[in-house]
Amino acid sequence: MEEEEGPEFGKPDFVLLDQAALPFLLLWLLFEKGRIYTYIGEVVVSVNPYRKLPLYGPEMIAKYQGRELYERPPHLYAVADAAHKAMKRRAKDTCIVISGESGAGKTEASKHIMQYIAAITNPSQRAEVERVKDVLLKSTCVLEAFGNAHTNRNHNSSRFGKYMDINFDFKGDPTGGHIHSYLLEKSRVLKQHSGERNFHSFYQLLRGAKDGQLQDLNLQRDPALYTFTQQGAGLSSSDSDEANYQAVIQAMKVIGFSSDEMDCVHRILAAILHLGNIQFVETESGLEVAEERLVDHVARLTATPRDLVMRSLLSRTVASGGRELIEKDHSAPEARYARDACAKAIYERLFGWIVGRINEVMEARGRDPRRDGKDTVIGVLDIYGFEIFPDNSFEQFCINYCNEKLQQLFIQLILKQEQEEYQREGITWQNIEYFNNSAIVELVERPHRGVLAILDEACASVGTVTDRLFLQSLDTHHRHHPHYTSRQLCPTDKTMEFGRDFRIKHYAGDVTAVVLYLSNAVTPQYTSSCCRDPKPKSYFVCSGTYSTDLTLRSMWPDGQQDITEVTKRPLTAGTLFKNSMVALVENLAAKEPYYVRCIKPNEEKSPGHLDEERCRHQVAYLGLLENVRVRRAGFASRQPYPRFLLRYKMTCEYTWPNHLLGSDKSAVGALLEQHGLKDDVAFGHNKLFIRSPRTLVTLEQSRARLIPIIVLLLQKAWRGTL
Ligand code: AD9
Ligand code: MG
Repeated sequence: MEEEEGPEFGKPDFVLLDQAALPFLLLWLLFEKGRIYTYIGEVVVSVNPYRKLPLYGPEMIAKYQGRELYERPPHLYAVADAAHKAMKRRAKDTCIVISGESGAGKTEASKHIMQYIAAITNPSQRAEVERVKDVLLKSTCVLEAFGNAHTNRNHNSSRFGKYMDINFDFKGDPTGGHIHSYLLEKSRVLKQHSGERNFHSFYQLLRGAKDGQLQDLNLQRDPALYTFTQQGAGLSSSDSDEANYQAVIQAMKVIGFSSDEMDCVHRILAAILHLGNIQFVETESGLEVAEERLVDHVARLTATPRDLVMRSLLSRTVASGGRELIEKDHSAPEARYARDACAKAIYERLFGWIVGRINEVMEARGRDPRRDGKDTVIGVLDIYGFEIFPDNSFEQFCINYCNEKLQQLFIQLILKQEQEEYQREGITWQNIEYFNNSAIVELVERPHRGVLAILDEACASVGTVTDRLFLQSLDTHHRHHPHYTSRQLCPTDKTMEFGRDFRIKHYAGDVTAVVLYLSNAVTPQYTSSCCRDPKPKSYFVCSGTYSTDLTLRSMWPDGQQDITEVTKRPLTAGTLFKNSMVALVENLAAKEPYYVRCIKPNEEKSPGHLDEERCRHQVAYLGLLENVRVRRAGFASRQPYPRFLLRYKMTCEYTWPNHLLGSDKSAVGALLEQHGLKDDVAFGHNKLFIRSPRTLVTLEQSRARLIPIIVLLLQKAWRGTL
């Protein structure tokens, strides 16, 4: 990459983007220069280049370290530095919110940010801080193995939302951290779309484990032999699985997982694979397992009594009135359901346990109890973007609700921050119009009437309330809601099915009419088990609770729950998710936010193609147009007076080499007067606000013209020939 010094005004990095210009601008950025980052105010917009660019590494990090945001070309490093600087200088918690659709580059961005923070901290090489940094960096590798999968959109797609808090001491060095994970897509354990894979962890084990270890686990190497790993035909032999298996083991060791714990993890993965292969046959004496040796494997690997595994597949315990418990035989579909519910639940527990173990390690020694409450935090949020598929399930419903919540926060904070800065600086500000998506958020989360509340009611009465009744209830409550519809309400719309589908029209700004992307149907098979919190204890008593393996048991800290309690009214998955979203948003709102908005240039993962329509669409739903509007109504740039003078004083006779005008503010006034630019600015108490980037271009050009002359004069003075 060419050497770049100082800001490059007039180049797209600093141009306020607008709807018409953006795709071409991105084109220019991508193809001409390999520049994938740009700014709208302080928001970084990033376009996935789908190729390796020389934008990262120690040299680049050195260029950004300690610099102000606009001193260097736009980069994730600049935002990471700004968040770190703000946190350190003002002892303020900050957060970096990374959003964008699947494959847009969020996880890669979060890794670059973490690497930057790790690189610029702990100059004195304190051992404990180094340990924390190692855990922070290695945790990504482990979480990706268990939480990411090859999908049609992204070969390393995160199938969970991740928010990581990094704690810093007063020196600005990391002392610990905490990871929150959100809504793992556990249905993937059972089923993958054509061309997709299960979570990486399964293939890594099959490809990477030594022969002896596989034998111990009763496994064979070929993923095609297991129902749960065979559906993404052709993808099961990814070369990287073997290498990644070793990398994950290494990372787990660095983090502090014991070898017993790692063995347990592998046994659980193997048990899930065996579970997936269990089939049921109806015989005269009732339902039986087709291959009993698979049950033996599951029992041995989970250290659970065999008859318990068998019983929990073939029957379940239910409370019949009062506290009386009865054993009820499963039909074949019920047994398959029990098997699948168990596989999902075990994997989810495993994932949660891994996150929990990493947190323990980061918290146990990382935080100095004497400094408790005095640590400051940088939060990094890498969460799934809007997901709209032809067939959308409960998971998409939650993910899209999450995006609406974050969008709401984005708009509020961007406006709030601007307004606060103008107020602080004494600048007059006129409120601007922006799309308020709170109607959609309300539609989902409103108490008693929102979709989630109605869903909760329906879940509480499974058996009496069917999908159709649930849908009727939604229709009754939201008949006139502008963002809700169903086939019943809109009989001519054949993209929805009668009595099955409803549609939430998501936030898409001005382009809703053009692109149907965000107004797709969400299929509500919610009244079945998928929306309940996965507590299939009555189905699979062997999971954890009855195991003699301590690690496995620790994954079920809630122990054996009274079956009569379970049938009482557990919180549904929807409510749990809503609660976690409310907490997340509160957490983010209390911090100073920095935003990275990632754009995916094309569907083909191609480095050479930019799909204009797709980009326009993402620009719209990421709220970048609102962002531009706010910035346009306000100011493109703001700089403290001393910094402004330092850069431009050479362009004015009253300020070069030093001014005698009383204050820096007056000196800046004189400089702008001489350039005829005074009408384009506002004078705050401490900062100059510049409305148009053109003003900066003029000043930069003027400065660029003078630099060679000044250099020449200095050389002459040095040689004494002046
Ligand atoms: V998902 O919602 O988890 O499915 P992400 O996280 O938005 O998605 P990810 O960061 O995984 O996408 O990026 C997808 C792929 O794009 C990566 O595996 C890289 O191959 C590629 N990518 C992303 N960012 C960069 C980059 N800055 N430079 C080069 C990149 N390649
Ligand atoms: Mg990701």
